Amino acid sequence: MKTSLALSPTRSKFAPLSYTGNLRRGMQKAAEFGFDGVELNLRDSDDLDKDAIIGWAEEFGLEVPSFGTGQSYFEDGLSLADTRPEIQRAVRDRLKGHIRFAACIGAQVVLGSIRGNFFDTDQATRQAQYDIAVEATRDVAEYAAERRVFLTVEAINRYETDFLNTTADALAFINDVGAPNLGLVLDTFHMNIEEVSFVEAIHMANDRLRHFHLVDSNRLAPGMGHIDFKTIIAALKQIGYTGYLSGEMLPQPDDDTASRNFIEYVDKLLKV
Ligand code: LER
Ligand code: MN
Repeated sequence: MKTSLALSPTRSKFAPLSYTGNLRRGMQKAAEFGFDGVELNLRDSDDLDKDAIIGWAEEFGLEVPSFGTGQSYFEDGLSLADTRPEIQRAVRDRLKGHIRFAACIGAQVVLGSIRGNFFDTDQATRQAQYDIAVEATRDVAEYAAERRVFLTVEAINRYETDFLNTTADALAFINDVGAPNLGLVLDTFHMNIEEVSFVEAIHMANDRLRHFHLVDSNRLAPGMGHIDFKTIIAALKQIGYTGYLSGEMLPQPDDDTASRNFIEYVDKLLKV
């Protein structure tokens, strides 16, 4: 398993990101601390200097395993579960922009908060929202497949969304979409709230697990809360997971300390 640090080139309402607004510095620090890669949490890929970012990844010897995409929902109100045609067009265009960039840098594209929310609405509206999210995901997954890009769905806790809270929910959605290039992201912060058992959820995910956000119960770096990471790493080894453990965490008390805490703790965990 490898380690990555979640960064954003811009400041964001989504807080668990490090070195926000200074991507080059974040990448330089990630390399210095010994991370294998960086996960980029992006608002709009079409606004980015993609060549510069690809250049920094090469300069610092970092992989970019994954793009987070929730800023489109938090900052711009774009979501896959929104039935308005203009929003559907905009959210699919936004994701296709991320997919084009992902194809150049070798990243997977996470469908997390960008799924949006049902807002506890009535059953018929909820079903219509679910159906359009399935259709939209199928559409972007086909676009991604043509570019050899893998997409992933992230289960997110009930206080952030009422659309796909558990591993079982996310796997059912993945089955409904039915795209071969669609897998799963699990995030220990959300799992701690939603799952009966970390180990059972990881076994249920099995080979559909393609990315992993490793963060403590309070969304700080692992080791700063009360999650038992030893059993989680053991379960990941049991299912043969060789992907990334990504530090999508609150940068507290500051970016450098949180990043250093992550890498020191995770390096020890992986040696056991
Ligand atoms: C949202 O809480 C989250 O964990 C992100 O990875 C999804 O955009
Ligand atoms: Mn996450």
